[in-house]
Amino acid sequence: MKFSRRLAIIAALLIAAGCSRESKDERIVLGFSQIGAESEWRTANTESIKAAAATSNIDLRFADAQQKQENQIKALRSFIAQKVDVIAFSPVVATGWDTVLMEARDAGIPVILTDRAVTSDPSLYVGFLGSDFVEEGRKAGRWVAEQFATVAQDVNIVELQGTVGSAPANDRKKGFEEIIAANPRLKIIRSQTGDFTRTKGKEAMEAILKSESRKIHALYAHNDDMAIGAIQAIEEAGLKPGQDILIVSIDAVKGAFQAMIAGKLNATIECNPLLGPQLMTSVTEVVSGRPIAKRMVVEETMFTMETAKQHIQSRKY
Ligand code: GYE
Repeated sequence: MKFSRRLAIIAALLIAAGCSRESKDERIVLGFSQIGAESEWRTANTESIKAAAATSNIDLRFADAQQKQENQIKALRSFIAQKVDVIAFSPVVATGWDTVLMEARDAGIPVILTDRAVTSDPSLYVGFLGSDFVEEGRKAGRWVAEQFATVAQDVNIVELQGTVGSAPANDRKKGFEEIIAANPRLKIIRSQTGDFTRTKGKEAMEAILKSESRKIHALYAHNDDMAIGAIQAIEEAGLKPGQDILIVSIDAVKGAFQAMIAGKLNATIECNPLLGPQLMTSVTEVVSGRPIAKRMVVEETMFTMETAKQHIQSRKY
């Protein structure tokens, strides 16, 4: 009796071990190439992807490209060599992906774009999950247009652009320009890249403040980090950010809420980085042979200085 019970336990353990090994083998292997860690947004995005993979049946191979396209291409080639089940990536710039995407296609590995789009033929990827950056730019444009609706003179706007050639920089510029074009008094007098980082945002704003003799009425930054860097430059130049220069940016990360509560940033347009759960669902669908939507858009809103305090506690990033 005792002996047979022991046998039963050993058998059960062996089965359990076999099962767990089997289920490990069955995990979906996802190769993900991240852009880098250039902003608060990116950090929240990476955490979301890692956390969602850990709670799904997904073995995540994660590579950080340090904001360089060549590193991303290398990472994608390495995922192809490893024969991963699915590749996902957030392309640092929009162009230059055709060759490596064709290599993935020829290897039979489906590719999902997250966050940023590419200009390649859509047949080279199964789906794209990300925000509508043109609409975000329009929201920022509408906000600026409203602030200066009753002002009779020219409104001088400085724009800090994101990474040159990236989908969010191209589209946020386009959406903003589309809206302000309706009012000829709204003028972008200077536009420079700050590469989506605080340091470069600050440097770019410093250079503009030094060389610009016209009064700057508004600053539009393509992300919060560059706005936060620019706020420092504006203060160091002896001006009051949020008052002397009205500032609107995009992302709605914690740092932006803090700046709004401090009265230094006027508004931020939300760009949701928590793409992990939806990405893992899409990966699972693709592996199961079910179709996913070619374009999956993330729902977003905007926040202002007036309402920042009431929202900051409930923010997840
Ligand atoms: O706005 C910025 C980040 O691609 C939407 O990249 C993303 C952008 C985000 O570095 O902060």
